[in-house]
Parts: sequence; C-alpha cells; structure tokens
Amino acid sequence: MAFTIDSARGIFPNTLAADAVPATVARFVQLKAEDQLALIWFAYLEMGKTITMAAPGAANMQFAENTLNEIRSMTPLQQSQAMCELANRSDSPVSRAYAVWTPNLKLGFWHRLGEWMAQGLVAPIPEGYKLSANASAVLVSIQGLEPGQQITVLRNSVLDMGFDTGKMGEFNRVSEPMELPKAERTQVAIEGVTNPTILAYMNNMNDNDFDTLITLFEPDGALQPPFQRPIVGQDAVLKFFREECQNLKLIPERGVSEEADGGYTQIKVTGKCQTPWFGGNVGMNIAWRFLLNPDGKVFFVAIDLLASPKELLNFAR
Ligand code: 45D
Repeated sequence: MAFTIDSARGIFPNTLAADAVPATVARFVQLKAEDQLALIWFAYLEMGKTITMAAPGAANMQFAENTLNEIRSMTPLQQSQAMCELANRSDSPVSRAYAVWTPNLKLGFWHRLGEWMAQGLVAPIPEGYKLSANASAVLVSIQGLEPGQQITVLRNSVLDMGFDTGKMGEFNRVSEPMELPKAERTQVAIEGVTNPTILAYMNNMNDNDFDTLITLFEPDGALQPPFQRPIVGQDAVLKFFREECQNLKLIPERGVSEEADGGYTQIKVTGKCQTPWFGGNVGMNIAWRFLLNPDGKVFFVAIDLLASPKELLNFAR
C-alpha cells in the first residue's frame, strides 16, 4: 500500500496550524476552577463587544433541559458549586450528565448559563473577582488571538469540562436530534480544483447530507479534525458528521491538486469555515489536506485551523 493513515497525516507538511490554540487551552486547564469560570466569563464579555453570537437556535437543547432546569432551581451557592465541579471534572450528577453530551450540547448549555448569569437567574461571577496572575496571563493570550482562534480556545476549554467518560464504564452519548439534509443544494467553486470528490465533499457537508458525504470515503478512510487524532473508518466518521457537523458552512476558496505515490492524488484547499454559533461574524481560516485513493475516494482528510490569514495562500510542499 502506498500510504498509511500515519504517513497520510504528513502530506503538505508546510501547512502552519494555529498551535497557539492547544497551547492556550493547555495553560487554561491548569488554572483552578474559579479562575477558569471567571476567565471565560471575562473573555465572553470582552468578545461580546466585537463578535456576536448568531442564532439562539444554534443548538437544539431538548436533551439538556432537565439539567439546565435543575441548576436554575438551585441556590446560588449550589449553582457556583455545580459550575466549579464541571471545571474540576468532579464526580457529580451534573458533571456526569454533561460528560456524555456532544460538543454542541455542551456549548449550548454554557451559552444558556451565560444568559442566565447575565440576567441574575444563575449565580454570577462575584463582582470584583480578581484573576490570579496566571489566569490574567492566559486571558491576555486569548485577547491576542484572531477571532477564529479565540472561539476555538473557548470551545475546546468547554469540551474539557465534566466528569471523565473514561471513568464511567458503559454510557450512551447524548446528541441533538438530526436535521434533514437541506432542500436547497449548495454549489461551491474552488479556484484551481475541479476534482468532483472534493466539490461533493464541500457541498454535501454544507447541505447536512451526511449519508451521501460518507460514500465519498473509502471504507477505511479517515478524517482528522483540528488538533485531534484521526477518526478512522466510515462508521466512526459518519457518527462524527452526525454528532458534530450539522449546519457548518464551508467556504473553500482555492487549492492545488497533484499526483502522489501509488496513483493517489493529494489536494490542498484553503478557505473559510463558519460555525452556526457565530455565523458570518467569524470566519475561521481553514486548510483541508485531502489524499484520494486511485478510485477517487477519500483515504484521508485533515482539517487544520490555520496560524494566520497568510497561510491561506501557502501551497508549498
Ligand atoms: O465556564 O471539513 C460562561 C470539521 C462563564 C468537519 C461560560 C470541520 C463560565 C470536517 C460565560 C457562562 C468539523 C472538522 C463558561 C470541517 C464558563 C470539515 C460560557 C471544521 C464556559 C471544516 C462560555 C469545523 C460559552 C470547525 C457560552 C473548525 C462559550 C468548527 C461558547 C469550529 C463558545 C467551530 C462557543 C468552533 C464556541 C465553534 C459557542 C470553533 C464555538 C466554537
């Protein structure tokens, strides 16, 4: 075989990813729980001045309502405790419920708590709370990032919270209900790339048509999301699409396509990606690094959050 998943990960090695994101998250998770909550609260207030959250319907929260209502009915002290337990990854009922939610539910949960905190329905961060020196330094780092990287730090920090599912034994993941594929179909155009698999990948993702999207992958194909290990095999990738990819908007701009060993084709595309949470207010700079097998099926695709807008024009090998 010409490629393994591992060797495929190295195609277009000059692609510069936004390493500041995992570096910042790693510093964030070292902070004590109170600092984590206060820091996100300040970041959230600060960001709210420049970038607005989009649709209130960015998550369908029906499967998290019970937990949200439970928190709302607690005393302020219990509310603060429950939030600290989440940040501490303690073993508590809320922390266990949270742990099995898909990322979008976790974000929707905090989004709602943030609203309730602002309205005084849930215990706010104490007025005059003073961040530790470390926490202040992390906040300054976050403020220095571009918006797409800022929201990724927030997202990944939040996903780290809750009880460790590795300690839970059997559990069922709780995700949002699936929406139907969109009736109106998108048609992307990519400067320099006409490969039908690549165009179909973008269009089907934009249309939430995951059953068609997955047929573009070979059975052992893999997808590597930003800052994660590859997800391998059609079943696992399809599950990921259903749980984590609803209502994304991919806006590929340009790319290069060239022959690789063994009849494979490597294609790098750069462009933007929007999350339903922020819509057109935040476009993340993204690279897709595809490796297609000789039948034109996706053997591997890595999605990278790019270090800077300059990287959108980097097609060096
Ligand atoms: O602790 O081609 C309070 C793939 C204070 C698929 C709070 C992709 C206390 C394949 C304010 C309440 C998916 C890989 C907290 C492409 C406290 C593919 C709340 C890429 C936590 C292109 C905080 C997709 C809140 C990408 C409300 C790159 C925080 C998607 C909310 C990226 C943060 C999506 C939110 C991102 C962040 C979404 C909503 C980065 C959302 C980020």
